[in-house]
Amino acid sequence: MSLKISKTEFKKDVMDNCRRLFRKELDEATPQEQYQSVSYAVKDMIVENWIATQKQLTKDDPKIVYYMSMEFLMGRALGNNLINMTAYEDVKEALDELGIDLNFVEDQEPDPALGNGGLGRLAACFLDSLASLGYAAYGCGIRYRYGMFKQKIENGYQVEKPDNWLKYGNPFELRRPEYAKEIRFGGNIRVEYDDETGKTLFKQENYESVLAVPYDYPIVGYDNNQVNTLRIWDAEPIVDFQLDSFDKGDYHKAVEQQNLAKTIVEVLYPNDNHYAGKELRLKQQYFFVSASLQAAVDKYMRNHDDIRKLYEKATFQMNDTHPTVAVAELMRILLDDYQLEWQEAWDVTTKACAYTNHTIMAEALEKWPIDLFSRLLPRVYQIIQEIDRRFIIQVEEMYPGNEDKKRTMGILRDGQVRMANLAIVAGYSVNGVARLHTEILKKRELKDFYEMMPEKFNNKTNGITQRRFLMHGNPLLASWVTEKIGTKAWATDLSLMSGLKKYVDDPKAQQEFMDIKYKNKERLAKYILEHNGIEVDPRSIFDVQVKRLHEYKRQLLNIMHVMYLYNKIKEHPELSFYPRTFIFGAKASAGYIRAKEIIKLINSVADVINNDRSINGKIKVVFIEDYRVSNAEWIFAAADVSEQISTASKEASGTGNMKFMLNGAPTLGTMDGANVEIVEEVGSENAFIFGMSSDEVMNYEKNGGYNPYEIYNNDADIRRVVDQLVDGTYADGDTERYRDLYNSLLNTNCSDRADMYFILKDFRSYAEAQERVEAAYKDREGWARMALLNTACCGKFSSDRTIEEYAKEIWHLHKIKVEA
Ligand code: 26Q
Repeated sequence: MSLKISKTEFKKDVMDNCRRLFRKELDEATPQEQYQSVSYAVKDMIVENWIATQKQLTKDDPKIVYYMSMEFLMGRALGNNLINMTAYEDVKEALDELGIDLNFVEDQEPDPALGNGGLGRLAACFLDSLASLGYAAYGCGIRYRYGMFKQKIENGYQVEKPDNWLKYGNPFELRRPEYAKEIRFGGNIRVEYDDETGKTLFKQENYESVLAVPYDYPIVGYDNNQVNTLRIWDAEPIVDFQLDSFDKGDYHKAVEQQNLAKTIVEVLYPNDNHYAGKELRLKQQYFFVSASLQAAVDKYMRNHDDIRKLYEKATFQMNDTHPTVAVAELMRILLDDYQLEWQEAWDVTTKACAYTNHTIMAEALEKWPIDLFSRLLPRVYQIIQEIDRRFIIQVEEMYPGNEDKKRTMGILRDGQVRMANLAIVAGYSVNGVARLHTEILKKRELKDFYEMMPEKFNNKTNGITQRRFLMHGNPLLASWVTEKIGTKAWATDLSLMSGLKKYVDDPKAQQEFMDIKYKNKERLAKYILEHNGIEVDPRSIFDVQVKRLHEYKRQLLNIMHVMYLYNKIKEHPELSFYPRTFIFGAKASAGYIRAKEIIKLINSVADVINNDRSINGKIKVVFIEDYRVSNAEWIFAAADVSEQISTASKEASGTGNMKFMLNGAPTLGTMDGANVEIVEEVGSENAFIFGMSSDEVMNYEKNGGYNPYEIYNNDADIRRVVDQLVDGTYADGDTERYRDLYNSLLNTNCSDRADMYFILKDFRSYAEAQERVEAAYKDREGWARMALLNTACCGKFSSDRTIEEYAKEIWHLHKIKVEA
């Protein structure tokens, strides 16, 4: 498409916007005002295609996928929209002529952070791919008033600050009050018999309700004129708070509705891979699910007449169990609003809903207390009871007398509603997010379900969008790739990266590739100096672990290995050691105490090591504050080593691993999640693999764990590092600060096994892998070859490939073509 209008017109647009919105000339405007003026001009260009896409949809009437997710971790829109409009360079030039730097303008945009980590970012990559591939899709979610908190590091500790991302308004959003929907909570169900129709009616009464009001965000496809929609819902009171309701005795009701509306969308829960059974969270889930389904059904009925065929035109993909109440809500709409018979409604629902599993960890599984659930969603709960009753009959038919099967597969058990079981029973597809993960689901976690309904189970290995994570995040490498393979088509076909393979032994290409890496390291070093006040040497190895902080991801293993290296250098200053910069970035859920202790430990180790002049800067440790999508783009581009060191079997897939690979950083990791497939693509000689296999881990777990004291007692280096947690070395003499971390490694307590995540068990193997990294890096050509091969072999990990698989194998979608 490139710039739809002339540069002159675009510039005029920007200047007009500034006058209209802020009563200022562009050069008098604040950076934020400049950003807004530019963004509105960009939105004007997008709107043309947005309308054209809607017209095309009405004309073609294709099947639509509704991607239902509590999280969309979109990251900044301006730069990405320009990339996908192929207008980035034109706009950059136009702004240059106005004396404005596009990068500076981009930097004024708050990161829309309506997600925690992997699952939310995956949803964002999927929307990008859906639009770019020509599929009709809506993202459905919540317009949280506050997104993921901003992280400050104060005295080494994480401090959470509210993320007021809507403070200055959002130029790209569009409020759609005409599509508002009422959402009801609580009350009771009155059963009525309708004499005329002979039907039983279920009437909810004494309920509280809120109005769900949608905001639409454009999702620009890459160079194809298509603009899809992310629709996120805000809550408003149904009746405005009026003083005269006081007289009518409605005062309390008015206040309550006001409060309910405000609290429901107030904030994103900052838990990642951890279930918290909070009533408000369930309200959020039902709120956006009900609104999205009502909107989808209304849209369908506007140009079709038979609700029984809804599944031919709509499919609902549930991003984990978070939106799983959708299956019961869809049943409710079909039964109560459209008067379908149970079997008819069930037929539609089970052909329209599909479920993606993102974790096998017990603490992340959603199980709602029945009393809470039935109080909040009385009608939906009745429907789940009936789904469960019928399912149990089916289990009994298939496995007569087998109580175990009912116990493991039942939906309502032990006073809980088990959302995963509901999703599996009511969905037509159940998928894992990497091959290993799906196999573990089939063989272990969901074994009984797999045996009963094998046809539902399938794998869809995750992917990432190369538009954001190469084209936008690493423009130097992006241009170089285009030049080398002679086409820009990798933007929509990442398998073309294999065209780089013929250069892996070419010294000139190797040099160019490493020069680009170096420039990106300089860019990051500058960022680190500005934001952390730490000077790092771009010639050192940039060894990076950026991801949410979680024990299973084992940031603790990484930092303890740094402590081990530091001991070694202090003891043997004469040994050769290639300088390393260990870079961390991670947010810990606000209530996850142990995760926060690990952040403090990383910062304490950084303090000690960075200020020890005796080691001549051989090691630097940097904790990057407020790791988020915008700085992630720079971090991936600058990484030499990609730390993917989760306890095998725990990381369902990982997607950061793919972003590093794309940017030419070999993986240092366990055989977990998608690492397995990365190694398969690039070859094990081009990765650094260590640690126990998932089978070994799961076998230990089955047998109650292992005894870390055997390692502690027999390995003096490890013992020393463990002891340093409680001898005050990294705590200004305070021996208690890291006592809990120490105990977690050595001692069994009431709920946890000792060293649950096998940190000591894998330590030696990790340290050896790290030695292989150092040796490999010292061989300049060898390293360049390996790094280049990682980029060359990343084709599989485009979210375009993932989405094509979903579209063909689960959703059965057809493409549309939007004319300019
Ligand atoms: C659940 C209940 C209550 C509150 C919060 C939650 C909650 C929120 C977020 C539970 C889980 C999450 C996020 C999970 C997640 O991000 N999983 C990751 O998904 C990625 C995409 O598939 C995978 O690559 C990662 O391996 C997986 O950890």
